[in-house]
Amino acid sequence: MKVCIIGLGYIGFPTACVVTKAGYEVLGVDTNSDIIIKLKNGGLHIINEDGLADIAREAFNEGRLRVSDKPEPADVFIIAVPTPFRQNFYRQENSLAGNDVVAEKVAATSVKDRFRGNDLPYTADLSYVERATRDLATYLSKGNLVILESTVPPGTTVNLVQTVLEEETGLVCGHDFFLAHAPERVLPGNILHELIYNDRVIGGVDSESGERAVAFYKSFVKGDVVKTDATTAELVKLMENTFRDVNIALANEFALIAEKLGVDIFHAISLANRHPRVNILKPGPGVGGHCLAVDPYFIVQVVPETARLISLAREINSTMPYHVMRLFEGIATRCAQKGKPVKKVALLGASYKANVGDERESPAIKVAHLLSEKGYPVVIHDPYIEIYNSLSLDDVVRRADVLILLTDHDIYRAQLEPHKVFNLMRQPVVLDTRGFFGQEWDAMGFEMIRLGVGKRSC
Ligand code: SAJ
Repeated sequence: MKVCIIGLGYIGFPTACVVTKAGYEVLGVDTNSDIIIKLKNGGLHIINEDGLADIAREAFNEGRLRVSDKPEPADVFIIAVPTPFRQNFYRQENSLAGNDVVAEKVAATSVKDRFRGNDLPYTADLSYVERATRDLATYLSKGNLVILESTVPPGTTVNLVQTVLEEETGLVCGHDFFLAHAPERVLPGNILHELIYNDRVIGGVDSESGERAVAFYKSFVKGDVVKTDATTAELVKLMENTFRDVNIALANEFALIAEKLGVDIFHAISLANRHPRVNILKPGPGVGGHCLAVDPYFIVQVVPETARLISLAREINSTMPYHVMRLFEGIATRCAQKGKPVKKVALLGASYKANVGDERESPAIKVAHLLSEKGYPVVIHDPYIEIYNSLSLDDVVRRADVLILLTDHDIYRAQLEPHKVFNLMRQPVVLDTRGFFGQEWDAMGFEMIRLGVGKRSC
């Protein structure tokens, strides 16, 4: 059996390798010629995924994995292209940038007022999905199975993919060809393992399509492969990331409350999580990545007046970088009052989360922009992103007035020594946005400001 995978990003390429390993002949397709050239020359465009380089080498060497910029006839087509979002509207973010009073007013406005008509802040850009669908339609023939893995707003598989394929080919879905949505659920940083061991939800457009897609996934997935309909599968995928986003929004709201009450939110959450049915996630500078920061909007766009909690959670998380700025401005004012205005800010971490080199929707990048807009000289360090890795950690920290920890890479835990950082900085001031630094930093004499940690006099 031949499988054609369209889109060779974080999902498509590892999937191509795993499917090849399961015994299929695979063609990986991407319109980005840099990716194709790199792969053809033995390179790899995805880093920090354990085992991926080895499995890719094996697949290419055995001759069963090829890459191209065009699809070919196949038995199974998988669409794994990105679904970016269109940013339509900035009112929410801007209005929350100012102060708590404005923020509270905005929060009190009904969702209906805020998201009236086309005023949705983000909507899914389905142009890549549509283009991939049209591209493969040329090669579709009777008996083929088409699988959409890209994350999409509910209804897309039926309303867009099925419609385009039937219109373009004259073939009938469920009779001449088969179509299912099989959302990916892998965690960046652990993709290969999760591709094989996670359970999969398979949404057939009709029963036969579901059966065929389930049989295909069972040939390489070791987790359970569960059949449902396409729209349910689309919603399930979005619910998973929305659940996590709402949980983090709650943690972030608790952090803001803790600052006002003089409580350490990280300690408080660890105590609350001792309850057997409570699991609050961690607060931080915001939620990034191409999944949690985007997917909830795909629900909001189809039911804006109903998805109230979801949009409020997005609002809380997407405005956390402004809160980091407020904390920083308090520090900058104190430094200026002491006659030592801030001349250099060292930002540690640019990626959206620990131990990956991905800066899509990264709150760290947002904070960097906000600081630059206010005229503060910023030096960014990130061991996983080439453009932020040219200076050594020592050079980034040297003569800095404020160090802001934005991404909790393990490497920082290993390499940042308080006494060394203390001696290198011009002023020993640290803003910790991730509950990262222990008490030894306070003991060393740093002025420590921690997001979510309020000061109490007793
Ligand atoms: N974050 C917090 N606090 C936490 C956990 C995360 O602030 O306690 C932040 C991270 O720093 C990051 C963002 O949330 O900025 C997202 O990180 P993540 O690790 O929660 O998720 P992703 O985006 O890397 O991967 C998610 C996963 N979804 C779920 O866990 C429900 C993954 O399984 C999905 O396949 C992936 O989205 C996707 O592709 O949709």
